[in-house]
Amino acid sequence: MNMKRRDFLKLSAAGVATVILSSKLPGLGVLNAYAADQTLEVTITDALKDMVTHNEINTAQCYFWIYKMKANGVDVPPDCPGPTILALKGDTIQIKIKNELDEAHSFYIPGLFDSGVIPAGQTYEGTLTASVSGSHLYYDKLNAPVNRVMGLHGALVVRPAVPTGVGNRITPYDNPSPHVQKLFNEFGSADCWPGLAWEQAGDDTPPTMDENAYLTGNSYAPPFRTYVWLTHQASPRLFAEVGDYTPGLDYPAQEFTDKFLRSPFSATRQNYNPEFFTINGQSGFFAHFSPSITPMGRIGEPCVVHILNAGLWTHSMHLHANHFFVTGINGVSNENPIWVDVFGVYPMDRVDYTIPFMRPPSIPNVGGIGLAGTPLTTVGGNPCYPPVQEFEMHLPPLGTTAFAEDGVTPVELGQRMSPLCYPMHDHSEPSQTAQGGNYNCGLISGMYITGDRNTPGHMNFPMDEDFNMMYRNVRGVSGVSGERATYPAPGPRPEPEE
Ligand SMILES: [Cu+2]
Repeated sequence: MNMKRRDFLKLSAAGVATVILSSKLPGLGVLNAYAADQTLEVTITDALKDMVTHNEINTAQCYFWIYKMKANGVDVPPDCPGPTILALKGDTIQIKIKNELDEAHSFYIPGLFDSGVIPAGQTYEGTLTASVSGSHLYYDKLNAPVNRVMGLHGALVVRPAVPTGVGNRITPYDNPSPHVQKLFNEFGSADCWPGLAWEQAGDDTPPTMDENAYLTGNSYAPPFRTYVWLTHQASPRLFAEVGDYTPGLDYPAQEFTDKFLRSPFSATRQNYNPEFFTINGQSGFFAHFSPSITPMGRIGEPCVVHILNAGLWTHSMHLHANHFFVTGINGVSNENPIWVDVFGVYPMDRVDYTIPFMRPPSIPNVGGIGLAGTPLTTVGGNPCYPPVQEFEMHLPPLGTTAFAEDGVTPVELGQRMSPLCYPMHDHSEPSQTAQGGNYNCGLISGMYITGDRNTPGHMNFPMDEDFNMMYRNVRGVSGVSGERATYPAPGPRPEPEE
């Protein structure tokens, strides 16, 4: 039971916000306007959130406890999970936490920060120093795992301020393994990743970024090459029961865990299994079409996805189109960053997928399938990957129309097939325990591959406005706003080159 139970926040947020609490990191599409002094005001409160869909006809709601935040005086849209916080190593954040619920809560980041017990109605003040690079889960560690799973969690990403040595490129880690360092050094130079290195910004990004900053040891990997997938599972029935529990008392943790993980199947849905499976608080369509969840990038320009599991079920995020390198597991840079298409993420795990956005070895070049180091074959004078011959393909064909509601106005049905969004989904499906679940409304995302930065004409992918907007939002592209890029129609298939 909570003080705010009767007037809690009603959430219909479009997605978890990212807060950049750093004086030096440029923003996602905007220059960071924040001052050197970073402040974070946190309110521990509760909320009722629309799940799966975000419109008035939707009745699926779930009760959460949330960290509501104000960053440098600016209100951050409240959601479960709390906002993703980006900082540069060494940044300090003055933090003030008010507990508005009626039992004790806390704010904890293993190895970085511990508010200790904050009694009901009390306020804590302290300083958070971003002293360890990588991804971190912030959460309420009291009455574990109840308070965390009820929604009191979020992600903090700290980026190293300098590379580990002269000639080394920046990685997400303070102490990258030799293999991980080698991988990040090769990004942006080897044949299979012809674009920019992970730390490089390019001319799509704010002018404060220096493409070759790593040479001078003054590099800040641009935030748009970083994604966070914070996974969680929600049980509306159990969470409501916790919210209505005896005021001032903690809901028994063992009972919570038993109900959450081991309720028997019920065709009438009268059990406590989680029914919603989320990435950054989003499911299904909303996860898949969120520019902050579904990576989009040019050929050979890697991104790092920090996956954190705040819940109690295991996930195995499986990506099509590209294998990814598992470069970090629970704060440790992987000794040998294996190249896989699926990897387990257990409760409380922090696993980093580094997606290379590379041409798969099975795509032919003039040296034959799988042979790197020789030019790609071309189709109509265009490089053959990404598959440009599909750029102008529409299904059904352009000109296929139906009538609008008025029965008169023709509506074009042809949909452009590119850029292809390759799927990402969860291979270990807890949704199968949840009354059969709703597979397509779970942990799904994808990956868009667009053109090669170095190939003339290949930069200008013929993006529809929504893709264009998505790209700009994520990448901070300047100078092309509202401009629909063009691409020459593919010509006849050429003779094979010698
Ligand atoms: Cu699949």
